[in-house]
Amino acid sequence: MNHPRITLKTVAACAMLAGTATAFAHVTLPRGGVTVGSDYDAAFRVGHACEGAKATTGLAVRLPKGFILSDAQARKGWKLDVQKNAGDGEVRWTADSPQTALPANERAEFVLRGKVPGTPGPLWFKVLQTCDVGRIDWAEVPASGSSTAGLKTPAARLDVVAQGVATVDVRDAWVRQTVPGQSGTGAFMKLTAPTGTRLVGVSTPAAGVAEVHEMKMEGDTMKMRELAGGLELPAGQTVELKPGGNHVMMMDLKQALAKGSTVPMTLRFEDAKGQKTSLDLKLPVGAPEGADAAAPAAHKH
Ligand SMILES: [Cu+2]
Repeated sequence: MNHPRITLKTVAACAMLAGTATAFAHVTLPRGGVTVGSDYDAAFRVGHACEGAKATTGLAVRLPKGFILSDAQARKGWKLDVQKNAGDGEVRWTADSPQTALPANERAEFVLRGKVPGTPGPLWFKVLQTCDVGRIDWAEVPASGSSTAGLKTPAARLDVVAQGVATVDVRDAWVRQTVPGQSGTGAFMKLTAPTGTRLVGVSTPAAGVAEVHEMKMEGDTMKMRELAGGLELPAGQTVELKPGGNHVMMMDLKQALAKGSTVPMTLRFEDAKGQKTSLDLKLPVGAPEGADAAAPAAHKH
């Protein structure tokens, strides 16, 4: 799978994007970040049992420094142990019997709650997964930065972001390259919001106007127009902006966008409570491998 090709201005936001491409196979937290100092339900997803094992029989989460545990969710048929030490607490679930263990082919979430620190940055939860045969310690933390790419058994990462920074996870973002004289182009990406929100605005110094567009059939012609009220991002669902579908429209381009260059872009979000946040991105120009780079049939307004 592709490593997300995107870089961000802020370290916190950057952390949110960095490689969890093989997330399904690990013990992970859902996509997206959390605002400094807020309460967080950490739902650890167990994607599979240890290699060669039939079931997961135990899960122990070491709490990172600065995370203040409030409680953990009990599981039927499992024993729950909570150690609330300052700085190195642990939450442990243990299956009562082989019958209540988690079968290798089933996924499950183990949930604990707590308050995240008041300073932005990645939080690493190290998780020991015990199976009927063997164990895996998901405890690797990158030496620098927050990308887990290349780590075999990465710890589960949670990105704590500054007030005002969106907690939305953005992946595989790119801008279609243009030729000199071309006035408009599209930008595409995958957005996952941990809590329901809307993409209400886009701006970029590369274009005079940037809008979120939808494609709609009018009679037998496909037309595009600005999405009134913004783009809905339901909690936990990945919404894709792609060629031929919803997209970011960039108009009145200041200059031709060559493959290999980057375009700064700011996304603005607003949640149901009217809370406004934003995210600063740098989008690569040129379709990533595997993306559907075919031009929409009628990219005209
Ligand atoms: Cu458009």
